[in-house]
Parts: sequence; C-alpha cells; structure tokens
Amino acid sequence: MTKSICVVGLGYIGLPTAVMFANHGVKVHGVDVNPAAVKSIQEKQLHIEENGLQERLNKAVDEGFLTASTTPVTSDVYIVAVPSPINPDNTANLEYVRQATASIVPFVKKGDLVILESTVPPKTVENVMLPELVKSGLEIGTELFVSHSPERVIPGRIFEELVNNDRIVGGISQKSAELTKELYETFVKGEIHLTDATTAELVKVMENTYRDVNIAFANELAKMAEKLDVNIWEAIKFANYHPRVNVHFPGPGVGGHCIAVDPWFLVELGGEQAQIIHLSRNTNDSMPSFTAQKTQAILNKNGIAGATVGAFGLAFKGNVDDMRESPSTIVIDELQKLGLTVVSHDPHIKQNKHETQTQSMQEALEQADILVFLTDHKEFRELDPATLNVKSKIVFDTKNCLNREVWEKAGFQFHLLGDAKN
Ligand code: SAJ
Repeated sequence: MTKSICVVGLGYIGLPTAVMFANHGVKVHGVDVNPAAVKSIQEKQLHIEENGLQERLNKAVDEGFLTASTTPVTSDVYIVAVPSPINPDNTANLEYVRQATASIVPFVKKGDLVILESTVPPKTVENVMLPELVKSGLEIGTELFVSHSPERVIPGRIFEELVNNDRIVGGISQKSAELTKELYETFVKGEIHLTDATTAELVKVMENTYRDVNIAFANELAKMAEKLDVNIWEAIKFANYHPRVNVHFPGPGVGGHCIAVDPWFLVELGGEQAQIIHLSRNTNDSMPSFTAQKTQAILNKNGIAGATVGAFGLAFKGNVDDMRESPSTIVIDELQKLGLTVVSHDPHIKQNKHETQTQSMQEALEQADILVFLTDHKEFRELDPATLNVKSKIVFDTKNCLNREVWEKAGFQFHLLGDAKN
C-alpha cells in the first residue's frame, strides 16, 4: 500500500484531502506557497472554515501523519490541488497548475503517481502537466503514472461527500487510473469510475456547467415572474414534483470558485458552439444588477431617497465563510453605483473583509432603510422578525429564505425576488 503522499495546495480541497488521508494512517506532507497557511496548519490553526476540519486536523498533526512546508518532499504520490481561476477576460489561468507540476518534477521517481484534483479545462493534463512531467526523464504512463481525479465535494459538507460521493478517475494510461483508484479506496465508499484523463476533465466541468445553465433558466423565469403575476418559487416547487424535472433556484447571482468559473472553460474551448453555456453565464452575471435595480425600485415606491441599504450575507452561499466570486459583493457595488449607501453584515465572515461591514447585525439593522437578504444562512432563516430592533420595516428576500407570513405578521413590507406579489 501507499507509503507517502505529497499534497500540493492546501486550500479548500487540498487541506481536507490531506487530512483525510492522514486520518487513515497515510503519511502526508502538505505544501503551500503561502507561508502563513503552512504556519497555521503546523499550529493547527485553520485558515478556512469547514465542518469537522478542526478535529480532523488536530488528529492528523498530533498523530504525526501530517506535516507541512512551502516546498515538496520526496513521496510516492503527488496530489495537485491548486487554484485554476479565470483571467479578467474569462480565459483559463493554468499557471498555478503548471507551476505546481514543475515544483514536483525534481522529486518524482520511477513508479510514482501524480494526480491532478483541480478542476481544469479538458486537455490540461495532456497540454499543461505532461510537458512539465516529461522533464523528469521518466516515461509517462509506464514509469510515471498520471491521472485526473477531480474533487466533487460541496463546501460545508466536504468530509461527508469525500467519503460517500462517487469519483471519476481519468488516467493517461489504464495503470495510472487503476493506481489512483486503489489510493482513493483508502477512504472513498462511493464507487470509483475509471476513464481517460480528458473525459474526466470534461465530466467535472460539465457537472458545474449543468448547474449554471439550470440556474440561469431559473433566473430567466424569475425575471419573467412579475409580468406573469406568479411566484416563481412556488412554480418551481410544483414543476419539481414531476419525477424527471429538477429546476434549480433563482437568486442574486452565482458565486463561488466553481460554478461561476468552470463554464468559461467550455466557452473558451467551444467558441461559437458554446452558445447556451455562454448565454447562461451572462444571464447569471446579470442578476446582481437586477437585484440592485429591484432594491432601488422598492425604495422609490416607498418614497425613500438617499437611502442606506442593509445587505445581509456576504458569503457566496449559505452557511459557508467563503466570499470568492460572491454575488453579494457585486450587488453592493451595483447599489453604490446607483448612489445608495450600503451597510452589511454576515455572521460567517470575519470583520474587515468588506468595507461595508458593520460591527454587529444590530448596527446594520439600525441604519438600514431596507433589509436585503443576499445569502441563505441558517442564522437569517431563524431570525424572529418580531424581536428585531430596526429602523425600517421593509425587507427584500432574494433567496426565499425568510417566511413571508411571519415577517408580514411582524409588520414588515415583504418583497421576494421572482414573486409578483410585492
Ligand atoms: N445557486 C443558485 N441557485 C441554485 C443553486 C445554487 O443561485 O439553485 C448559487 C449559490 O447561491 C452559489 C452558486 O450558485 O452562489 C454555487 O453554489 P453551489 O452550491 O451550486 O455550488 P458550489 O460552487 O458550492 O459547489 C459546486 C458543486 N457542484 C455541483 O453540485 C455540480 C460541488 O459538487 C463541486 O465540487 C464544486 O462546485 C467544485 O468544486 O467544482
């Protein structure tokens, strides 16, 4: 069985993966270019929030199965889990993948396995990784094994999903895929399906694009809802009672480092052929401005000028502390462009992450002429509006996370994105 693993990139995916192997008795060395991240891991301080991560990290470090530094060490397996973001012009930035691969080249030896976990455009293993790995002098596929094993876990439930989700493993040779399967069987209880590297790359990007296109469909319908005089949330709920229908939900935009990013990989590769994908990206990207305009329309209707907007929720989705590509921050930008003042609060985001943040929820409630809920955090769902000490009783729910009846009973004027009844 495997003796040692070097995990390059200790972020949202690399760290939980490293910890998971370490908790299963595998010797793991984690590498990150950020010395602060390395130091915090060595000291068992988390730089990211994830259910169950702290306990597992403590165990891994205390038992001596997890070490960390800023440079790779000689191992039997190398797992690359680094960011693969998009550039300002929406093209893929594969520089981190290339650099991480280059960093392990001096260490790889005959019989080693290199696995890419990052989500990447199809052909990245072939066109970006392999040209670096050949510099080791080893024959790829027979002396050095290479595969793509994309992570498929959802932030907030990473550990549960790491174990239970099926995994797609694409090897550049059959042996590469088989060795990777064997490795992940250390903790994966889901099925592990084998294919080639490019198919695995496409599958992963397809999954997130499916979600993006489906959400764009819901957002388009939400925009139409007012003209149609319907509540789109109710309509979607009814449509989803059909056994073969699964319409996703509208909102103030699509955020995170995956769903708002990966479809651009296909747009770049597909060009003219990627029409639905491209349009969906643009539709979802139009939602923050739609949300801001609707906020202003509500204020105008109430005759409130020079207003202060209370934006509740800065994270890109409910119950996580992650602000990457968060639509909330774009909604805030759009509100400010409209000349509105914004104060914000998020129970999951530490102070001073955004210039509009107040010290407490109470401070924001006391200043806001309208309460706009942008993230469906549990803390917001559980609010009791009857007990809130507010300046204004106008609320705009963009995630259908509040109970209209309860809020109206507490005297609030209630507005819901995608609902004609306002
Ligand atoms: N959103 C909507 N409407 C919906 C669902 C989501 O507006 O009906 C928004 C969310 O609010 C958020 C964004 O979309 O801003 C993305 O959230 P998400 O929960 O759909 O996805 P992520 O980015 O947290 O995780 C996804 C997952 N992919 C799929 O479900 C196909 C996860 O399994 C992947 O591992 C992850 O991307 C990744 O790393 O690629």
